Amino acid sequence: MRFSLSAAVAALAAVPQASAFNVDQWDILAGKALVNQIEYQYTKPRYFNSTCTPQNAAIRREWGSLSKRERREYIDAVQCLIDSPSKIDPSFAPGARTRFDDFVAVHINQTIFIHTTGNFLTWHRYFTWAYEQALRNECGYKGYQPYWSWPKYADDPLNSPIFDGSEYSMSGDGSYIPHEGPTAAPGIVLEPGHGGGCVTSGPFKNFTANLGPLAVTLLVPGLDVQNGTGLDYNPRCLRRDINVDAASYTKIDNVLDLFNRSTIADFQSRLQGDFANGYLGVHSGGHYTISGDPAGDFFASPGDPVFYLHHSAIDRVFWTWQNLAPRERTFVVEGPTILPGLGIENPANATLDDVQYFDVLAEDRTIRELLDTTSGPFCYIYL
Ligand SMILES: *[C@@H]1O[C@H](CO)[C@@H](O)[C@H](O)[C@H]1NC(C)=O
Ligand SMILES: *[C@@H]1O[C@H](CO)[C@@H](O)[C@H](O)[C@H]1NC(C)=O
Ligand SMILES: *[C@@H]1O[C@H](CO)[C@@H](O)[C@H](O)[C@H]1NC(C)=O
Ligand SMILES: *[C@@H]1O[C@H](CO)[C@@H](O)[C@H](O)[C@H]1NC(C)=O
Ligand SMILES: *[C@@H]1O[C@H](CO)[C@@H](O)[C@H](O)[C@H]1NC(C)=O
Ligand SMILES: *[C@@H]1O[C@H](CO)[C@@H](O)[C@H](O)[C@H]1NC(C)=O
Ligand SMILES: [Cu+2]
Repeated sequence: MRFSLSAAVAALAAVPQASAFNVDQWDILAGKALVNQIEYQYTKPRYFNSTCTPQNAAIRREWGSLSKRERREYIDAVQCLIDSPSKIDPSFAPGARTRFDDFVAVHINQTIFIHTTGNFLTWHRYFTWAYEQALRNECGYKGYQPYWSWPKYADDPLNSPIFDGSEYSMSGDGSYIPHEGPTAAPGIVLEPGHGGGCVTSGPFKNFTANLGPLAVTLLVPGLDVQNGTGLDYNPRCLRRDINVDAASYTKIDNVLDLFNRSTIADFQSRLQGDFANGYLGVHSGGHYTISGDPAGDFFASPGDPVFYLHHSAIDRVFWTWQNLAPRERTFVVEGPTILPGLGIENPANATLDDVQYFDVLAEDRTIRELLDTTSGPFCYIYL
C-alpha cells in the first residue's frame, strides 16, 4: 500500500509540468522529497494533533505551470488585498493604508530578528502562509501560493511568465533611468539592469508602495530613505530594475548545491550567501533579480507583490532539503536570535520553543510548530 502510493505520487510529481515546460533536477528532487514526506508521516514525532497528510495537503505550484486563468485569479486576489483596508494598529504603523501594507509593516518591524537568524526559514515560511491565508479567507482566492522557480528563467528573467509585463504576469521592469548597479551585499556590486524607474506594464503598473524605504539600494536620483521606523506614510510608485547579473546566482547549480549540505547551519548560511567570498546565494539572488524599490530594500521588500513568489520558492528549497532526509532535517533549528553585526555580544541562540510574533497577520507560534509543512498550522506540499 505504502509502496504503490509512493510510486503514484512520484509519477504525479513528474507529470503535470512536463508538457508545459522542462522539468529540471530540482523538480525531480522535489518529487523524491514528497515520497519521503509521505513515508515519514508514519514515524514522525506527533507534536500536534494535525489531521493533515501529504496526500490530503494543498499543492503549491510553479507560476509558469499555472493556466492564464489561474494566474489571473491570483493577481485579482492580490489586488483585493491592496484594495482592502489595513487592520493594524495605526499607532504601530501609521503609514499602513491597506491590508497588503500590514504584511510589509510586520516585516519591517521584525527585520533584525528574522534575517541571518535561526528563525529565518520558519519565520518567512509562516509569513508567506499567512499571506496565502489572507488571499483565500479575505479575498476569495481558491488557489494556493504559487512560487517562482528561478532556475527556469535565470538566463532571461524579463522574458519569463513572471516578468514579461503581460496581464498574466506579476508586471515587468521599471522604465529606464541610467544608474549604477546596486550593492547587493557587503562587497558585492552588481551590474545595473535596464530599469530603475516606475513599473509601466502589467497588473501592478499603478501600484503604490506606502511604507519604507529604509535601506535603499537602487541608485537613482530622488529616492530617499524614510527616517524613523519606516512605518510612516510615504506613497510612491513601484520601481524595478530586473537584474540578470543577480539572476545568475539562482541558476540550477546554485540550488542543487544546497541539498547535500547535511546540517541546517550549513544549508541556511549557503542559501543566504557567502558574501566574504563574493557569493550572493539564491535568497539575495532572487531579491536582486527584482531589484528596485521596495524590492531591493532589506526591510520593506514585501512591498513588491512578487516577494511572495520568491519566498515561496525559498520555502520550496527548504521543504525539498528537509524531506530529502526528513528524520534528520525536519525538527532542527540553529542560529542566533538577532542579526549579527549590530554590536550585541553573544546573543541568545534560537530554540524550537521560541515564539514567533506576527501581530495581526497570524497567531503566535513556536518554531517547532513551523517546521513541518503538514502539521501545526500548515497543510501543504510542493510540486
Ligand atoms: C491532542 O489531543 C489530546 C487528546 O484530545 C489532548 O490531550 C492534547 O492536549 C492535544 N495536544 C495538542 C498539542 O493540542
Ligand atoms: C516593533 O514593534 C514593537 C511594538 O510596537 C516595538 O516595541 C519594537 O520596538 C519594534 N521593533 C523595532 C525594531 O522597531
Ligand atoms: C491609478 O491610481 C490612481 C490613484 O489611486 C487612480 O486615480 C487612477 O485611476 C489609477 N489608474 C489606473 C489606470 O488604474
Ligand atoms: C532623513 O534625515 C536626513 C538627515 O536629517 C535628511 O537629510 C533627509 O532629508 C531625511 N529624509 C527624509 C525622506 O525626510
Ligand atoms: C548529493 O547526494 C546524492 C545522494 O547521496 C549523490 O547522488 C550526489 O552525487 C550528491 N551531489 C553532490 C553535488 O555532491
Ligand atoms: C550560540 O551558538 C554558538 C555556536 O554554536 C555558540 O558559540 C554560542 O556560544 C551560543 N550562544 C549562546 C548565548 O549560547
Ligand atoms: Cu525577509
